[in-house]
Amino acid sequence: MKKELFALFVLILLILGTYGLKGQGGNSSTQSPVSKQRADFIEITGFVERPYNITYEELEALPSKSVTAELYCVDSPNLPRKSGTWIGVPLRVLLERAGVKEGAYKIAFYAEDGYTTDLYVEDVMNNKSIIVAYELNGKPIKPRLVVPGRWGYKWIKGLTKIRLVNYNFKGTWESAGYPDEAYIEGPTQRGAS
Ligand SMILES: Nc1nc2c(c(=O)[nH]1)N[C@H]1C(S)=C(S)[C@@H](COP(=O)(O)O)O[C@H]1N2
Ligand SMILES: [Mo]
Repeated sequence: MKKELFALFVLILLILGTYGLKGQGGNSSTQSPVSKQRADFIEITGFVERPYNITYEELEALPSKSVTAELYCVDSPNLPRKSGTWIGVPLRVLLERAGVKEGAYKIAFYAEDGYTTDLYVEDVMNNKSIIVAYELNGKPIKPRLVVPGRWGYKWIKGLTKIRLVNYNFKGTWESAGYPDEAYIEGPTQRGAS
């Protein structure tokens, strides 16, 4: 009998624990605590006709493109940091959905850690290998720009915002004096398109 009472007590604690936690946070939505901690969408805004947010789920549901490319950091130009097959959505597809406005010149990219980078709108519209990747070698990753043939500082990770602007925006490394075009030259050049 004592054992049964104890088991009942444990069961009640488990039920209270499970349902008690759900009620916290002042919001009765069914979101899990994990998905509340981070923004699981990318904002596409600025010089566009129809600004929108795209969730990671929506991104992964779009027709995907696979790109095999290596990420090189200017700090160690001969050693690939990351390489393999990236899967994602061409950035230009995301921009076309928003409708690029006349006068859009550059794209400013923002990441969750405050890092920024930039690309020319024209370069992106002419290059379907520039993708917003969500998978590397079969494993999920947070959305990251894959820019084949350009230095790693263009490959922004933890992407939160894509903003089209009509001026010469420069990102973290670009504004510190690194080449804005960031083309890898010499023996390490691979995957440029
Ligand atoms: N959000 C964010 N993205 C970033 C950076 C950063 O500091 N923050 N560093 C860039 C640089 S300089 C390089 S070389 C690569 C390194 O990629 P890894 O951290 O996946 O090895 O990420 C790029 N993307
Ligand atoms: Mo880097």
